[in-house]
Amino acid sequence: MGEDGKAPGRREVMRLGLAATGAVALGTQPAAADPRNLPPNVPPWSKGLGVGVGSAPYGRPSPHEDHVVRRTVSWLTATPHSSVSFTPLQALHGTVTPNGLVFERHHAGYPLIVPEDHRLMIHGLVERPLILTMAELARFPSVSRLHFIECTSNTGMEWRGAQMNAVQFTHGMLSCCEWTGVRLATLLAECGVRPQAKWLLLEGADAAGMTRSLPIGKALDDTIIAWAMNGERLRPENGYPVRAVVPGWEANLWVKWLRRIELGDQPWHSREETSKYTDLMPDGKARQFTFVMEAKSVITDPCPENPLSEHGFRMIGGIAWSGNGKIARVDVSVDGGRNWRPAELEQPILDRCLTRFRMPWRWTGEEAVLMSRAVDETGYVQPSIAELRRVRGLNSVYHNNAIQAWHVSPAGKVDNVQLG
Ligand SMILES: Nc1nc2c(c(=O)[nH]1)N[C@H]1C(S)=C(S)[C@@H](COP(=O)(O)O)O[C@H]1N2
Ligand SMILES: [Mo]
Repeated sequence: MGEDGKAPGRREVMRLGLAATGAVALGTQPAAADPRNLPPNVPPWSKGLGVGVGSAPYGRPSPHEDHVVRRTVSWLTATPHSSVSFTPLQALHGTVTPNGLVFERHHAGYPLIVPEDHRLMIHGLVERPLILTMAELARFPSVSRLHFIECTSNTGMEWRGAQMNAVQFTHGMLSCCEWTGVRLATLLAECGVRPQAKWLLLEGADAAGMTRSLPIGKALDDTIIAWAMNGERLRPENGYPVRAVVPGWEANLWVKWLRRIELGDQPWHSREETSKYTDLMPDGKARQFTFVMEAKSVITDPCPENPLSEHGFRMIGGIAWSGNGKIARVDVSVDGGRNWRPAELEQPILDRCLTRFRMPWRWTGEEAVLMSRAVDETGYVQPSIAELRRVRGLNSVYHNNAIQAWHVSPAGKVDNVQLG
């Protein structure tokens, strides 16, 4: 941000370079190598027995990777119970987020549920209300699907200007997992949906008792009542023993610790769909039920945590995703959006999943502004922040899918900026 608090314009950035936006040192520069361990010497770990099997019944990352962790922003929330931790996108590979790094967002902390004592109740406009144990739930035919999960407020701190100088904090309310559970349509067939039923209420068993209204079409289409992620039971913080998975839609609907589904003929207008998770427009009216997370992308290398240390060849890499289907194209610019080139997309490109893109670049120490722009299979193009603000104004928090710009200084420092 400029000294007056406004994001610097493009010319200002190019001419002056950029004042630090309160950089947080999150990248780790590798320590210098110990020459005694380098060829032709033999390092100590090659000279004796290693650690025996079974020493860690549940495996852990190498201690040398202990900087790859979820992080919180201390000033963002008043308590750790209604708060968020962010996924370290700058340090991840491929498209699946490891379970210990999936971002967390709770409104009242996470409950430590005893699975034998948890029930899922389905009632309201159904022929046969059901109360299921977790063992009964697991007897239904299951499906496994890879999908991203993105908090409605991901990138929400950036509406009024560049604020968080780290991709972990600008975009880290985003993860991608393989979710296993029963299709909600299967459970609803078991209950018998009455013809008047148009909406479902999903309710959590946390102290927030979080509730959201879900249209019946989405419930019958692809919503999953999931008990596992990435091959193991859900972690307590991500909804153990059971949560909703609502592919492509805002994560607030992915109710965790799910205990009750009620079928009704209209939405409930709960707190989370009136006072929160609505989009306040410039005319003072609020848009409600803006469920879909639209196409978005971000460069994760380079980024503020991954600065440039050497001139020469460098692969620009990042991730793209869309709540409306598959990613069709990602364009990359190294000059602040004047010129764009299509990036290479990594296969497989899956429906409502993270897709990796990359573009070769030769950096010779010039000032640069890196941007990526996703296009999805519906033809929707990720907007610039200026385009988004023209429609949505400055009051929004949610659904910020604007193009992210990273300014590269001649020294290779990378900073969050917004142009013009
Ligand atoms: N019961 C319950 N479900 C909840 C929440 C909550 O506070 N309580 N938070 C919601 C929000 S706002 C988000 S972004 C996602 C976060 O899921 P995660 O913690 O698994 O990443 O859970 C959603 N489901
Ligand atoms: Mo959220």
